[in-house]
Amino acid sequence: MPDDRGGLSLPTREMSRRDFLETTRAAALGAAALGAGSASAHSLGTPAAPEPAPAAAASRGGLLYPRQNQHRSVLDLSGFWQFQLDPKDEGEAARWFSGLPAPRTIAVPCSWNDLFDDARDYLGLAWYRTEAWVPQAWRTERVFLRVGSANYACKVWVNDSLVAEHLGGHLPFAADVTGRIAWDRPTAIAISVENKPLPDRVPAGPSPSGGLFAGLTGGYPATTYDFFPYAGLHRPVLLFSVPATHIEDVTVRTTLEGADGRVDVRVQATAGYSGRGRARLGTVEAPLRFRDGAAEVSLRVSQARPWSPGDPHLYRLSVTLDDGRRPTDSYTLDVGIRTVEVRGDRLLLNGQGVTLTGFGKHEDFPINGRGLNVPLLVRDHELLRWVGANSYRTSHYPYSEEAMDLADRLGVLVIDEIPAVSLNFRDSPELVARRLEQCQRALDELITRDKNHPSVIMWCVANEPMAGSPSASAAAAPPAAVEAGTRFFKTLYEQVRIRDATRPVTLVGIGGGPVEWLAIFDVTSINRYHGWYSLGGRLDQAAAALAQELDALHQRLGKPIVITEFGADTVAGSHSQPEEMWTEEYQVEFLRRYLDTAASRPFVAGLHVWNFADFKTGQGILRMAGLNQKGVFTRDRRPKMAAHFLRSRWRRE
Ligand code: BDP
Repeated sequence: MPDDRGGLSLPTREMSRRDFLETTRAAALGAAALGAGSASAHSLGTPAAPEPAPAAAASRGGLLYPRQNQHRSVLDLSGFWQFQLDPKDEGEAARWFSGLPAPRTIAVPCSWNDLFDDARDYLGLAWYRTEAWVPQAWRTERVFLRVGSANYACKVWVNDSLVAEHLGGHLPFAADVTGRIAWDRPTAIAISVENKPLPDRVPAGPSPSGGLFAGLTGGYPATTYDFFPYAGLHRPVLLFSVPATHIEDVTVRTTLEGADGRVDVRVQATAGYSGRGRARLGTVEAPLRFRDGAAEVSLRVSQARPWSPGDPHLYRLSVTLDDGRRPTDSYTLDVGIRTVEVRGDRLLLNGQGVTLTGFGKHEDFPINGRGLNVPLLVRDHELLRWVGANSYRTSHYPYSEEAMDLADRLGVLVIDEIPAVSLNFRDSPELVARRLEQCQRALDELITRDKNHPSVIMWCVANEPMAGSPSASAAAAPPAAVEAGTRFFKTLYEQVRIRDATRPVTLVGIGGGPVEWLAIFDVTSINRYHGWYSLGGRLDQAAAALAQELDALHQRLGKPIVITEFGADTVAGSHSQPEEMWTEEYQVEFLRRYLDTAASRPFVAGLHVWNFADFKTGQGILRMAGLNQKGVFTRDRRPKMAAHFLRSRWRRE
């Protein structure tokens, strides 16, 4: 979120978006509080209810992406489910997990908001229920139930027993349900999901100190962020079976040694397994010797083909457990041999400087909302290729496992972000502490899920955290809030480093945000809107402001800088000569200034335009027709002039 000062000094002082928002704040806060009906019972000022402790996943084995093979089976429960809203939170006491009193039919995966008129702005509790025959052949196996993403808080019952609870959307969780399956009848699965905008969540619901978009713009539903709070079962729900003794996790690290590649493989099998196994990568094979479930091996690939956007070569790794008589379990995954590092002010891929060209995106499309849309993934990657982009950021939450998989195959570089958007460190220490726990959990789950993807080149721990009220000037940021943020981000940085020392870590800074926070991270990422929220209509001044800020940040931090957001709302089909704000010509000229300013600064390691496509937001006076229109493609993926402009620049670079 922009402001007009930038972290450092800017030439012009004028009315920024923050100033503008400040003037509308009081009225908007009142409206939001009054307007809170049953659909958003927890709105502004509601004290934080304690969150249920999320049930530990019964086994990490449930988190490894389920794959069908000769030892493992997968039953995808996608399709029609029964569904019922529960605005009075009465379903659990009334045992709705055993049967819904008045169900209607919903699609899974999908957000519920665009499907039913009465559920469009509904963020409260809702119930899903289905039944599935589990194959008899699974009787001797361990059976897991896995939810790919439930936004936000979720509880799962299998045949009336509570088997899992999870907080936070966008990341998978699983429960070992072996003892809960019915073998002579269908197994009943009930899932409750709610997306109440509570202040102690991440992203936070509006809190007493406000939120970037909450109330300030009169936005509805009130959020602290600028995208629609889609809710529901967003990714597939799966049942899958594995042998009693099985592979629970595989961790791959790759390095290049001269022309050779080295692939270090760590395998975690069921605790106590002390047998043997093997790892095979292409034609290279090595034995595995397990001790209490764990084994490690290093595989050397001579004359390796490094994975890169130009040549996204994948090697197939298979890991097998073998008790000496026969294989008992195996798991296969694709591995790209590549390195990512920061050296001085450069970002290197396989030892060579790389400049990211691409976008911040969203998982967003009409009707399915944030629900997995596989054809759209393919189309988006086709358009990324067409426009000459080599990368994107998963703004502002982890994207689907299918998206990461496709990025591996197509050679797209991904900055992988947790849902920590608009953290506000002026909030109470208690709220901040609760959010830290949620961020730590999300980072842990994200790294567990995505650590083996060559496409993932960087972890991002937050987008636009703030040290003060978003409507106040940055100079007024209370030092205690800056310090609280510094402690928070050092904790997250250390956590990532311990889990994964092979990828840089970044934080995306807001204009005017504390430079101290950026300094903690390996890559300096900034969102800037000179020429839009400030200096609107004065693109040359905007470019000068950007240049000054980039140089000052580079001088102070000496690290590669990625401009992770810059963009202008643009109504497709709107034109002017000379260019004017909101027109396609203005968007082109805006982007041209940023690209030109960066081109003469080799320390700028990336330019991600905000946004790839127009996307849905709440309703409000800054978002015409409930859309953020900074896309270079429309929401239905038609190119604006800017897409052709970027293509002309990026395809020849
Ligand atoms: C940035 C946010 C992004 C918004 C964008 C905008 O990171 O989520 O959509 O501003 O205002 O501050 O378009």
